[in-house]
Amino acid sequence: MYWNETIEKMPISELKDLQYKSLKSLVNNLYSFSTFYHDRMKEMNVRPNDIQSLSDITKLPFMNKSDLRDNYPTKMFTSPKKSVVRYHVSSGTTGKPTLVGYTANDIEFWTESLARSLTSVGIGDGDVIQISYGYGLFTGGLGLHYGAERVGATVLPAGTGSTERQLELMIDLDVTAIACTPSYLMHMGDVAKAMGIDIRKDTQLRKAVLGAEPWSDNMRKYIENELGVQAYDIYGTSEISGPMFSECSEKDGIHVWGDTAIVEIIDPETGESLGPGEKGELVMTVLKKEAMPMIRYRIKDLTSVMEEECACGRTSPRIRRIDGRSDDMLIIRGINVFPSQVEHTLMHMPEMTGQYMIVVDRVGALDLMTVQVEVGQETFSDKIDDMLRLKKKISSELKKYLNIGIDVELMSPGSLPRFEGKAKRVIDRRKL
Ligand code: DLL
Repeated sequence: MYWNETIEKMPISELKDLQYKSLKSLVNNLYSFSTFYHDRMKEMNVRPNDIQSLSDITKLPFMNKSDLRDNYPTKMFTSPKKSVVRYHVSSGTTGKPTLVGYTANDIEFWTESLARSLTSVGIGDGDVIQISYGYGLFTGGLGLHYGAERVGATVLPAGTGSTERQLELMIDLDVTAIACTPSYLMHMGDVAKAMGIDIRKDTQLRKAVLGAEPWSDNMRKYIENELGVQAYDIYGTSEISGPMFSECSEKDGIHVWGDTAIVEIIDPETGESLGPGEKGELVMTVLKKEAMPMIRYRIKDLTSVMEEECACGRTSPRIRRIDGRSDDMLIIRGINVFPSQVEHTLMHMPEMTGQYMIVVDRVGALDLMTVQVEVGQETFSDKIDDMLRLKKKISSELKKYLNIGIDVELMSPGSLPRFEGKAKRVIDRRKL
């Protein structure tokens, strides 16, 4: 089943032609109407007329998360404020978050993209889908909600947390599909077991669209065997709208709809383009966004591109499962965390020495992040109450900036390792 057969099965040469035309008009518009993009193109000495073929995309400048942060909140927007109908917010690398804006057409194109994805894994009319991604500033909940409604499914906007209640609703409402992070589904499996529920037998759950964090084929096997669901990978990032692209029923790569985005893979060190099958950093140009278009956005996820047609008949390029990042971003329970955010927060607290260590582990199915913080000599004391108060203060500061509960462990002065070269401040003990 296809949602938009004409586009999804468009011959590759026609699709490339369409991409070229969209790119050309995007570049023309941005050069003429966006000060930000005009200046960036001028810096690179590139003009709209230099784009004479799809491969000329490499002449255009790259965008980075830092561009969004430096132009916070709306300097990169290209639509008048009153035509922006929605904001979402994601984490930036230091204190400043990343703001993304959408016009009504942007929401429409995002929804269409997800309608194609959900249809491609066989979710549609007749399904009851539990959306257990966060609703609110995160793009997962509302994005999938709109997509699922579009394909005619009945939506249960469960959000995150209250797992026991979610399981009861899953049973009572005959939920057939779920959208959440892979680790949350595994956690649900553990909680179900503890409640005496066998997801295979006691629920109608048969499909899961899982993403927002890295996972592996081993995790897929585990989920499918333990819970009796078919598990599909769904991918996206706030800067390109949110969740957008997924595997189809073949489970052989994530389809990136060619009319909506151009995919490139580059060498993270040199920025040089890499060919199909070569692993490198993912770069996306989003062709249809109005409020906040994106040219050559360096997502920093590592993957490779498959250009050949999929066995499902869809012709769009596919990317392989994300296999790490070229920067230090951590994803904890679906939430992006940069070590620099932790550092930024701690540096504003005079009681610390500036030495810290982030330890990430998986307890049961859930990620647990602990920040070990070294306390300064003058502050360190054996009065338990004082230390507890300090710990609470650090926790709440970290929560304020990172939007996630983090365990804090206070360390005595001088106890954390010092580094002569590049500091190693993250120990990630999770196994995927
Ligand atoms: O995580 C959007 C999303 C929501 C995707 C729901 C899928 C489902 P951000 O919070 O901006 O957006 O985080 C984007 O998360 O660059 C990847 O590093 C990681 N990520 C997202 N999906 C996957 C996936 C949403 N399927 C960042 N596999 C991305 C591995 C993923 N990593």
